[in-house]
Amino acid sequence: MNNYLRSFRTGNKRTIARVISEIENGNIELLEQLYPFTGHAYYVGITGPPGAGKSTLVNVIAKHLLTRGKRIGIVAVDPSSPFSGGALLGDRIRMNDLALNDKVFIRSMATRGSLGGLAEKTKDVVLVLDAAGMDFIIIETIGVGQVELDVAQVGDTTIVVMVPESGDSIQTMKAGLLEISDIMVVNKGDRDGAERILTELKFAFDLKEPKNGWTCPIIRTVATRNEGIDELVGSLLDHRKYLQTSGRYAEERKIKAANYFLGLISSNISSQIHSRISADRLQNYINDIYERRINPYKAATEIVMRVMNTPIKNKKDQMVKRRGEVL
Ligand SMILES: Nc1nc2c(ncn2[C@@H]2O[C@H](COP(=O)(O)OP(=O)(O)O)[C@@H](O)[C@H]2O)c(=O)[nH]1
Ligand SMILES: [Mg+2]
Repeated sequence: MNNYLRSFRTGNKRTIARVISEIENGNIELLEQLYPFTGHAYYVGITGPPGAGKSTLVNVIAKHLLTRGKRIGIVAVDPSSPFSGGALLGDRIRMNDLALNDKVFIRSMATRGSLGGLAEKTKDVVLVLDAAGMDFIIIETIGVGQVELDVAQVGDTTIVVMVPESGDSIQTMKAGLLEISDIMVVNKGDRDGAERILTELKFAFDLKEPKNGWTCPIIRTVATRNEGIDELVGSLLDHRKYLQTSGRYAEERKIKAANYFLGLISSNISSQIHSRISADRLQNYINDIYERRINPYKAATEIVMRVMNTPIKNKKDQMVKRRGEVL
């Protein structure tokens, strides 16, 4: 192991940041090198509408875990998150406090108005933090839209955060958040209506079958006052224990590994094809399809077969660069 990797593995924050940007710039070899070191961190997804208090909760959960001597990675996929400096001064100071801790690494994902590839990029960052030896990796995301739901499900444990504001519980049920939640939190428990939403949620969960023997707890918190956090972290650790003792942990991890792998195959094939067919050629196909000279099914198969019949080269392989397009 070279010095660079050693400093990375011992949690040097500057090195971790450098590794992340290398990988974001397409350094696949580095990701390949790090992969054997992954698989030890526990992933926690925390999701819910903007303003529900997710970042505040992440902050207090992280502080609690720190008292247990854990190393924590935080990935915020919410552009309005205080981690990215989008919040009130008070919030930023609280977060900075955490960011300065040697055992905490915080990363905000820039969504830049587009969600394309965000789920993949987030997974890469999570893998890097895993390889860097984090015990827990907390991923914050708003649970709206397919990409966010994908990101939310990176977690071994998914925490869904609700607030007493009107209509939220109904929205949640519609958005399918009830289905993905392992732990339900009603934050802003100091606000009016907290009791009502707790009752509604309890009722909704009573109607549901327990998910493989795990009953989703519903926990009331006031993140700003650190209330309910012991119970929340307790449930998190209980859920982890349940997954591990029931064998679900290995099962779920295997399913995730399979999905990740199959996703990589698809995106690899797709980029092989796109890198080896010229824009003109593609345009000709499109014209032919539009004019009904060829059908799209035949055209797609034709392209895939032609690319597959030429030796497959890695994207980073110089051969491809020299040879260029093959069609
Ligand atoms: N009254 C009250 N305010 C809270 C609570 N938790 C968070 N907040 C405030 O709600 C606002 C949004 O919190 P934030 O953590 O940024 O929410 P996020 O968008 O879900 O990450 C901030 O001003 C927090 O201080 C709470 O339990 N009670
Ligand atoms: Mg936030």
